Amino acid sequence: MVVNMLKSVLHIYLLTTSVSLICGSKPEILVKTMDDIISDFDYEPYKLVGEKLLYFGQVEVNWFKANDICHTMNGYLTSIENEREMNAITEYLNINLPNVHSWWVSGNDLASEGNFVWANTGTSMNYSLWSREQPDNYNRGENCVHVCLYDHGYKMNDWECRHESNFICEHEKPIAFSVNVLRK
Ligand SMILES: [Ca+2]
Ligand SMILES: [Ca+2]
Repeated sequence: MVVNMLKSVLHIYLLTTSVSLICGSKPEILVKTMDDIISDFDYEPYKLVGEKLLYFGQVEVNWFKANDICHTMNGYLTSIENEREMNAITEYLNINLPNVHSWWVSGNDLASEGNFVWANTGTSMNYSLWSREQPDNYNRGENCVHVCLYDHGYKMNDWECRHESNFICEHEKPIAFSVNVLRK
């Protein structure tokens, strides 16, 4: 009787050990971060700036032409939808392009004076960082938004769309996603 009980206990022990060896250690779930993923792809000449893929077009063209150029590059003029995005752009410009002071973005009030929207999303400019006394629709003819370097950093200004400026494109591909990878 006792021998049979000991056999049973030993059997259970061996069975448990075998299962443990077969399974090995627990599979590990790896969550790749945004930076990991983006670095795997080739989006040249776009750069990952903050959480967006941006291209800084260094040729002076009017707002419409800038939009056209972005479209030929699988993108559109960028929106700047929060302080974090504005700071990322400012930091990039300060470090990489400190001598270029004016950049078209997609903000405009072409459809309705004073109601600024982002052309690429169609949404209202809920975030903005206007320069002092802007937007002023100067001469009743300023309907496009550029980011311009003023004394105290980059700010937004409404400007005549036909004026020429450098521009910032945003890649059309949405990048706000994550991938789970199962690794042994
Ligand atoms: Ca206007
Ligand atoms: Ca203005």
